[in-house]
Amino acid sequence: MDTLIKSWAPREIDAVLERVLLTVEKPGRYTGGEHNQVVNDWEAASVRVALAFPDIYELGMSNLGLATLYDILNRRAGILCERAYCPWSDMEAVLRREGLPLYSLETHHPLNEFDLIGISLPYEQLYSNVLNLLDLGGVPVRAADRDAAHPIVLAGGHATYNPDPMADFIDAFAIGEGEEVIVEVARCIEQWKKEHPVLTMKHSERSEAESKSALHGGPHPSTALRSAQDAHRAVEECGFAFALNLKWTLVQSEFGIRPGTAAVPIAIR
Ligand code: B12
Repeated sequence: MDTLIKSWAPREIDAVLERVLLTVEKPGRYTGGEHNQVVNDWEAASVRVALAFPDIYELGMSNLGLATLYDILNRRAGILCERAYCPWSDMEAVLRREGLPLYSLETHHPLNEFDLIGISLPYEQLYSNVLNLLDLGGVPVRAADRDAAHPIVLAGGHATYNPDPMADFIDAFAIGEGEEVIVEVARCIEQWKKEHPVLTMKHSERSEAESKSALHGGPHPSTALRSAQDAHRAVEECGFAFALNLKWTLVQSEFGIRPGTAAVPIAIR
C-alpha cells in the first residue's frame, strides 16, 4: 500500500465502511463507539498517538496494559490517543481490495496520520502480526524505510525485553512499565513537531501544503525538508532517541528517558 498515492480522510473511510461492513463477520470490531471510548479533538491535538494491539479486537480490547496507557495519555492536555487492532482475515481482504488503510477506532484516521504508534507486544507470537498491522496502516514495515513524515513506531510489553528480533521494524523500545515513559515520549514528539513544523508534516499535509503553495506561487514546501540524519539529530536534541536506522532502547529512569541503555540484558547486534 503506497501512502503517497492516496491519503484517506475519515469521511472517505466511512463511506467505504458503510458499503462493506455488513459483508464481514462481527462488524462491531471495526466501528469504535464503545462505552467509555475517548474522542478528543483531532485538529486541536498537538500530538496524536495510536495505541495498537497486534491481534484481533477481542484479544486486544481486554488487554490491561494498553487500556492503562490509553487512559493516561488521554488525560493529558494536548495529547490525543486512539486505538487500533488487527482485522480478522475477512476484513483484511476487504481493506486490501478497497485500498483502505487500517484506521483508528475513535476518529477513523489512517494509522499513518498519527505521530506515534505505540504497539504492545505481550508475547512473541505477535511479532509477525506487527508487520501486517504496519503494512495495513500505510506505514513502511522496515524502520529504515520510514522518514520524519511517518509515525514513530514504539513498542513495549514483555516480548520487547529482547528487542533484537523486531529491531528492524520498530523505531524504539520501551522496556518496563509504560505509564511514565509513554507520556515523556509523546511530549518529546510534541516539542519536536513545534520546532520542526515542516519536517514533521504528514504526507497528506505536505501534498495539501504543496498544492496551496503552488496556487499562490509560493516556494515549494519540500525545499524546507531536510535529510533523515537531520531528523535524527533534531529528535535527539529534544531528548528522545529516535532511531531511523539506529537501534535504540528506551528505559524509564528517575532522571527521565536514557537512550541506548536497558534495564535487562539484551542481545547485541
Ligand atoms: C493476564 C495475562 C494473560 C491474560 C491476557 C488478558 C489480556 N487480554 O490482556 C491471558 C490469560 C488471556 C493470557 C494469555 C496468554 N499469555 Co499471558 N499473561 C498475563 C499476565 C499474568 C499479566 C499481564 C497483565 O495484564 N499485566 C498488567 C498490565 C498493566 O501490564 P502489561 O500488559 O505488561 O503492560 C505494561 C507494560 O508491559 C508496558 N507496555 C505494554 N505494552 C506497551 C506498549 C507501549 C507502546 C509502551 C510504551 C509500554 C507498554 O506498559 C504497561 C503498563 O505498565 C502476564 C504476566 C505478568 N505478570 O505480567 C502473562 C504473560 C504476559 N503471558 C504470557 C504468555 C506466554 C501468554 C500466552 C501466549 C500463553 C499461551 N501459550 O497461550 C497467552 C496469549 C494468548 C492471547 N492470544 O492473548 C507470558 C509472555 C512471555 C513472553 N515473553 O512472551 C507472560 C509474561 C507470563 C509468563 N511469564 O510466561 N495472559
